[in-house]
Amino acid sequence: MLNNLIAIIVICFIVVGSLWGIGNLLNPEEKEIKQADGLLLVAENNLFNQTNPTIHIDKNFPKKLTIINKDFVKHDFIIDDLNINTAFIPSGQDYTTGLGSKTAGIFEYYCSLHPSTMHGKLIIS
Ligand SMILES: [Cu+2]
Repeated sequence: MLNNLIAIIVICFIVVGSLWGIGNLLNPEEKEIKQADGLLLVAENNLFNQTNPTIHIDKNFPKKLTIINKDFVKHDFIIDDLNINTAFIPSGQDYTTGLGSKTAGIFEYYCSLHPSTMHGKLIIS
């Protein structure tokens, strides 16, 4: 009887341990795919990602872009030539849009409320 109980406990540990291991194996892959899949711009201190980075995109691989507004004021994200306009994103909100073009080129992105500090380049090649 005691042996059965010990066997059941051991089996439980093995099953839980296996599931834990499988979960750990699967999760990092998912995170990597998400990062490779999309781009993230954080609007903070009237800047995009603190440095207004130049964004590079392959013209055959459009990307998902998420803009998160961590400022207390509203921002937007506009690329005139690609007809991208997120409209105003309130404080604490985010907006996801597609980013891509079949035509290669250099495009300017900016926030219409703070165009002097919030602007950068998108290079599609
Ligand atoms: Cu702004």
